[in-house]
Amino acid sequence: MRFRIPIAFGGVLVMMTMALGGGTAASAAPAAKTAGIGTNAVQNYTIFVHTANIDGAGTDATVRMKVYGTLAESPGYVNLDNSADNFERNSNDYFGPFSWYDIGRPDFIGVYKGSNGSEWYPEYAQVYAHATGTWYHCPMNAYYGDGEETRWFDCP
Ligand SMILES: [Ca+2]
Ligand SMILES: [Ca+2]
Repeated sequence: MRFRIPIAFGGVLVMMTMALGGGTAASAAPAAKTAGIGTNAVQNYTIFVHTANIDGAGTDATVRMKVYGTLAESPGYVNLDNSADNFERNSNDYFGPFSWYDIGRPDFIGVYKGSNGSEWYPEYAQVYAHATGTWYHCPMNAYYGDGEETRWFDCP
């Protein structure tokens, strides 16, 4: 019985919140934030990767990235490739633009490197949100070995 009061009180708060939300309550979909579906407009994002200027930093391996935002995630791991020889020593590679549902502010990234290439030393990545004209910086300074590996980096 000791728990009845706080539970009942919590229920009242929930009902009050719903009542205050009124007609807009139905359109609020916090579940979509973790599902990666998103409820906002499609926006364009460009991904930039700088490979470090040190011996052996470059690779020809497959590289994929997932961007985890404050509102949603990019739809899976996006293959980072274009007509250039990407991820060479001291190279600046741009990929996209990719059209995703609004992910909000990029929070962190997951970066996959395949085993189909040598080791790789990326220095940092950046995500450009076309809608706001904002670059988000994600320091990496990570050493990937010859094997398949996924690492995660904050975009503070
Ligand atoms: Ca390469
Ligand atoms: Ca390429």
